[in-house]
Amino acid sequence: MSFITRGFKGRRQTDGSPERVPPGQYVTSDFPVLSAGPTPRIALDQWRLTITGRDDDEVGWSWDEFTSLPSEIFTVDIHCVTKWTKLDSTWEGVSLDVLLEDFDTSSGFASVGSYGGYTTNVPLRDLTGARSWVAYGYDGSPLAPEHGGPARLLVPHLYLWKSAKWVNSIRLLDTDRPGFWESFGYHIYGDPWKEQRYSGD
Ligand SMILES: Nc1nc2c(c(=O)[nH]1)N[C@H]1C(S)=C(S)[C@@H](COP(=O)(O)O)O[C@H]1N2
Ligand SMILES: [Mo]
Repeated sequence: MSFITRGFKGRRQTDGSPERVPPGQYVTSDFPVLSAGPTPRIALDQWRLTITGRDDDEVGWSWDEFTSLPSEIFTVDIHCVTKWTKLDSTWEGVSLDVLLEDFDTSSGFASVGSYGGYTTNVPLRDLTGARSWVAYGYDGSPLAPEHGGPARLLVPHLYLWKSAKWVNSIRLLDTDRPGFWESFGYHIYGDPWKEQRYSGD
């Protein structure tokens, strides 16, 4: 193998899939842990997921109820704003199309909240259309606490800070409400293909 070939391969780090790697990202086979605080431990018999609509109408699931909903096993690429991309990560979870079935999602936003206090915001149209899940399995096993177990949001087409770990609430809103990182200057939307890392990008 020539020097040029090795150097070229080393710089790109795209595993032969450059069209799947957004600008400014590199591919890793690791699964780094990024958390703004300690990992909350939630007993499954205490766990709850609640969705609140714009008229304060509410639906909620216990762990048993949630894990009885139809789930999907899906494989997606995930992109962290700290520049790592992980290709082909396989999860099990419930589609937001199922969870939001009783709500009007034709417009508006969601404010997503987690055990531990983390929040993030996502347009409702990005949560629907088979593009996001509340995941409780990773790679054939229960989702590990440091990666958001018992369950986390997964919105793989946006930067990973939108994928709230330890999710427990989704509130539907007419106007966008910046979450934790969005209030500290991260982009309000966070499209990795447009490199929307920080507000102003
Ligand atoms: N509740 C909560 N969710 C969170 C975070 C967090 O600090 N708390 N960090 C976010 C960020 S910035 C990233 S990059 C991903 C990291 O997920 P991972 O630790 O499973 O790689 O989780 C996101 N979801
Ligand atoms: Mo992140």
